[in-house]
Amino acid sequence: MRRLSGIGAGDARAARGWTSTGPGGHNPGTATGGPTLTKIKDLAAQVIAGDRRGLARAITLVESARADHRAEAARLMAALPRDRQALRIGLSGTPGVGKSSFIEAFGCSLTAQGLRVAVLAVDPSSARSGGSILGDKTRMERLSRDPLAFIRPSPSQTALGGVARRTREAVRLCEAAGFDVVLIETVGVGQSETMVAGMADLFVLLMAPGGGDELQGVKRGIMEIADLILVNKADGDLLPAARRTRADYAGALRLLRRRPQDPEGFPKALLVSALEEQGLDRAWAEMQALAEWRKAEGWWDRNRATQARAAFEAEVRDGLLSRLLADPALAGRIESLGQAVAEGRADASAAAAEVLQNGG
Ligand SMILES: Nc1nc2c(ncn2[C@@H]2O[C@H](COP(=O)(O)OP(=O)(O)OP(=O)(O)O)[C@@H](O)[C@H]2O)c(=O)[nH]1
Ligand SMILES: [Mg+2]
Repeated sequence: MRRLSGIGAGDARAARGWTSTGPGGHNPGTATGGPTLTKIKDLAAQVIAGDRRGLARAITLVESARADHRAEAARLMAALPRDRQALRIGLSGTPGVGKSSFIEAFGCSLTAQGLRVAVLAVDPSSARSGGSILGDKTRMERLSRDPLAFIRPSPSQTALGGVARRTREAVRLCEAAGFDVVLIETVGVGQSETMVAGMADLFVLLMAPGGGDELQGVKRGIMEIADLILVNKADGDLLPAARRTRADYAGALRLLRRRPQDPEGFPKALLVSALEEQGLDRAWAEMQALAEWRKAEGWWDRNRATQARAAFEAEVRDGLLSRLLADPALAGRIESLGQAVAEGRADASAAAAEVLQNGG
C-alpha cells in the first residue's frame, strides 16, 4: 500500500547534509553533470513517484537562493500536478512546550493508520540552538525511522519572506509526493505563526499547563488564528493544572468573535499528552471533522485560493524589490531615501514614488 521507498532517518541525514552546504546551497544537478531541462523533469517525476531522495533534493533546490537554482525551482514547481492535496497542519508553540514530542507521538499514530506524514520545520528566528536539533533527533527518533514519514529540518535562514516561499514550495512538493498529512512546525515566537497559518488548512497551537494567569501572556492574535488549542503534558502531577488551563483557554476561545470558517464548537481546546500518547486520536478526529466541514462548506477551496493568490502577489512584490535592489545605484538611492524618511527629512509616499519612477 505504500508507494514511498523507505529510507527514514538516512533521508533526514541526507537532507541535513544538503542544507549544511552554506548560503549558496549545493547544486543538486551537478553530481551527474549540469542542470538541464530534462533533469528538472526527471526530478519532478521522482517527486511525483514519491521517491524520498528525489523529494529531499527537490526541497534543497527550492531552498537555494541562487538565481540559477531559483529558475530551476520555478520550472520544477510548474511541473508538479495540482490535483493532489494533503491536509496541511500548521503547528506552533513556545520552546519546550513539547512540539517535537507531540509530532513524534502524533505522527506515529497517523502512520500506524497507514497515513503518510511529512514534517517541515520553519525557524525564521534562527534562534534554534544546537541543543534543540539534537533534541529532535532523539525526540523524533521513531518517526524519523518510519518509512511512511518524511522529516525535513529547518534550514538556517535570514529573511522571513524567503522562508515563506521555500516553505510553501516544500509543502507543495510533499503534497505532490503523495503525503496525506503535511505538518508545518514553527516555534511560537515572532511572525512565523501567522506565516505558517497562511499556508495551512488547519492551525494547531500547543500549550503547556500553567498556573492560571498565563492566558494574559498569549497574544490575542495567536488565539484568533488557532483552530485547535492542545494543552500538552496532561499527565502525572501536571494533569490538574492542564485541566484548569484547558478550561481557561476554552473560556477565552468562546469570547472570541465567531469566525466564518468554523462549525459549532470550534475553535476547541483539548488535553493531550505526547509523553503518554493520550488524547491524540481525539485531536486527530477533531482535525478531520473540521477539515471535512470546511470542505463541505466550500471554505477549504476558498481558503486555498486566497492563500495561492496571496503567495503569488508576495512573490511579485519580493521579485520587484529584489530587481530594484539589484541595481547598485538604485539600491544606494533606496537606502538614502529610507534614511531620509526615517529622519523626517522626506515623505514616505513621495520617496517611494521617486524610487518607482526611476526603477519601474
Ligand atoms: N510530562 C510531559 N512532558 C513532556 C510532554 N511532551 C514533552 N515533554 C517534555 O518537555 C520537554 C520539551 O519537549 P520538546 O518536545 O523538545 O519541546 P519543543 O516544543 O519541541 O521544544 P523546542 O524544540 O525547544 O521548541 C522535554 O523534556 C519533553 O520530555 C508530555 O506530554 N508530558
Ligand atoms: Mg522541538
